[in-house]
Amino acid sequence: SPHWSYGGAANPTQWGKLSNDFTMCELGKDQSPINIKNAIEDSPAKISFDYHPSPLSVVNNGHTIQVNYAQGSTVNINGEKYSLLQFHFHTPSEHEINDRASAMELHLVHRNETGKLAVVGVMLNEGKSNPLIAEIWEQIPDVGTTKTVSDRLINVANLLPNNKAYYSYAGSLTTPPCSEDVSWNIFVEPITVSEEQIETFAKIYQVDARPLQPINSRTVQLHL
Ligand code: BO1
Ligand code: ZN
Repeated sequence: SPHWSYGGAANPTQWGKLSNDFTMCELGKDQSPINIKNAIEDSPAKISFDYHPSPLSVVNNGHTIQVNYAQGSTVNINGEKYSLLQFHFHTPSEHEINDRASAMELHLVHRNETGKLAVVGVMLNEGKSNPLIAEIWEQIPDVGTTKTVSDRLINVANLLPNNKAYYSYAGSLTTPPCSEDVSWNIFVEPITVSEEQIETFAKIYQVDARPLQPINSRTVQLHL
């Protein structure tokens, strides 16, 4: 499959031209990320997490640092159950909230039985260091490789903010093939990571964020 990147000749403005499989990146009308603004207050939080510990498996895939998660952790959104597959990071944040970007953004990627994807997003602001991020960063392998530490269990519930209020909207994968019909759910409350933790990631990936996409006819809901 063709290469894509965040800078140079295969930068995000070119993704749709790199492959017939990537046409949604150029032609899709429900693309992500977006600037989250003018959210409409909807019914209270309809999201619940059933996350369990997993062995730590860290992938440096050339686009991001990704942690593959053991089977059996789920999120329930609107009565629909999705299984957690992996989580990964972007810097700076891909989404903005009321015109504000964060230092980083965490994406928890889930899939239901019909194949629909739901991503839970957490904004990461500079502040106190996060102990679970520290454990993950300790294991970052060379680009193109995976490091699995079977005897080290992590619980991704430790990367969620206390307040579970969130925004939701219909969007896409933020990387090729930019497929749509992705359920986006982004917490209002950020978590913090230290300046040093941000720097560790930024040394590997200076920028791995797609630019903001037009909202077009979509609305964003706010679940308090
Ligand atoms: S993101 O959360 O919008 N940045 C994002 C971007 C790409 C993917 C997932 C999330 N890719 C998909 C692959 C699927 C795979 C799934 C879970 O990730 O297209 O084939 O099953 O790893
Ligand atoms: Zn992502």
